[in-house]
Amino acid sequence: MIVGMKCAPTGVKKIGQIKILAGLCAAQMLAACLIFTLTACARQNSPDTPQTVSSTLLPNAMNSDDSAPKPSINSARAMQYVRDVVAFGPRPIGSPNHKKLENYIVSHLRGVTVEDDAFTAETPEGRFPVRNIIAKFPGTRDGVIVIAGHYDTNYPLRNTAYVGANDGGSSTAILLELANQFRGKKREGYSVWLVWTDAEEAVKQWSATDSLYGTRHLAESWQKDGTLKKIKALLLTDMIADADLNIDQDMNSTPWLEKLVLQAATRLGYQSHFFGRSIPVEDDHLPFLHMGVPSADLIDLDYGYNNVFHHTPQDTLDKLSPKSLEIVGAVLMETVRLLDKM
Ligand code: 1BN
Ligand code: ZN
Repeated sequence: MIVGMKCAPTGVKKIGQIKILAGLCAAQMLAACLIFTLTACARQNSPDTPQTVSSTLLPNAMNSDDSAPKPSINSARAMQYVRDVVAFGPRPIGSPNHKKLENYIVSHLRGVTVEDDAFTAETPEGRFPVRNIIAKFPGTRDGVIVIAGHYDTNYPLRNTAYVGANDGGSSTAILLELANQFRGKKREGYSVWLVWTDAEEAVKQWSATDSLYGTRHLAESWQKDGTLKKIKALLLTDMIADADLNIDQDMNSTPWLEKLVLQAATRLGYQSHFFGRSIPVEDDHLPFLHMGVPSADLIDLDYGYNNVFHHTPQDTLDKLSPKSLEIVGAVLMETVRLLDKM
């Protein structure tokens, strides 16, 4: 994202400033202007001043206890996960590489309670095994926060050099790193479930029936067994490692939850990467949203100029940055902290 360099003073503060300036000589005026410009810049870039967001999403007063430790994740390790995942090659549903990745994910969850939601999907290209992988981190509060992201890669591009470094790779990796963060720590709050969703991608052409196979099944299973009622929020990650990180404000997502995400991003000083553009997004959160689960999709659909790298063999490691993984990982952890306090 290009962050504006202009720091023109604005608003109520300007009126007060002009009054003060009225009694100064030229040199003093110059110095005062410089100081003003610098403080205006600092204010604009400070964590409590969101810039490029819709006013409806502006956070409430930033009164959350500022003494709470700020989360940080191991971005080098997260990036290594992306490299490992990409090294498997294309990972479309039904492929041997997909199976290898399933095993890789589960092998990184030793000591964690892992459950599967496995079934056979009927698609326009035939029947495929689908497996959502769920890692559970129990908390002391009644209720669950789900953090999800898909691990399959684009099916129509299965016979090309397509590796889905960002689309499929980044979401798989951030969840693995979050598992490291939650593992072995007592959770004073809601339970957190990490879900590696499967078969998000269309096999022929994206439509309501040719897409989101895994999450449509999971949402239905959780509705049937009563789990859905326990879910306080679902945070979805998709395409979150672009070096030029611009998380879109998804018009389908739940406004209060997006507001909380922005509050988390703002507390960490990362707000310039969030919600500069509003667009409706169809993604793995939809089946849950349709069943009443508050959900927010953190997705960057500005991947290369005009999204040119999305669903092309150009979706490769060289476009990504560990810093973007760190930003999104930390914002997710901070959002969980804020949800725990609600
Ligand atoms: C995201 C990553 N999606 C598929 N892979 C959903 C989507 C499809 C978003 C098309 C925008 C356009
Ligand atoms: Zn995709």
